[in-house]
Amino acid sequence: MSLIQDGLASAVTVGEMMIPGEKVAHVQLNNPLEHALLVLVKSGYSAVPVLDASYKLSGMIGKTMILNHILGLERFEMEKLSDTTVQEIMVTEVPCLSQADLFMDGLKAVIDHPFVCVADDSGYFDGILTRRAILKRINKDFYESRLQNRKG
Ligand code: 4BW
Repeated sequence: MSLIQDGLASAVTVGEMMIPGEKVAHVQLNNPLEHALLVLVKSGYSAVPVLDASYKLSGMIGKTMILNHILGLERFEMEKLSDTTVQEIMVTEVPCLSQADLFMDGLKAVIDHPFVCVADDSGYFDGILTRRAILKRINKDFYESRLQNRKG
């Protein structure tokens, strides 16, 4: 028995598994780093998407990026938290999927990334696909097919 059944690989879409945009913690391009750090610390996430004012995906920012940026030779240069905006240090090369992409596209994407952003053809942010969502789906499918095999 294969761990990943044909139905899961070819019929389940990224849109069905993603966390919708309204539930995703995010920051905006022109936010100062201190706001981004507040969002990251309060939400408990290591990294979150960066959106522009029209809700288009622009990049990603994480706690480590911020800490590296404010780290001087001998101390943390705390003034940089208010002097620097998110867009100055975010990464812009972020992997991105669309809602119509299939389970296997999602599985491949989360091998190297804890989460992958989901956006439409025009770049508007739809949500994120996380490793947790992929693993939960494999787990569900595994137990469902085991039950079916026992019945059949
Ligand atoms: O606040 C949390 N709630 C829950 N339920 N789980 C959490 C929380 N914070 C971390 N976790 C767990 C998850 O299993 O630790 C994993 C790693 O978190 P991360 O990366 O390093 O902050 C979490 O794994 P995941 O659910 O597969 O999520 C992968 C990554 O996706 C997270 C974070 O960067 C991002 N993420 C997940 N949910 C998000 C989110 N970013 C913004 N908003 C959300 N709702």
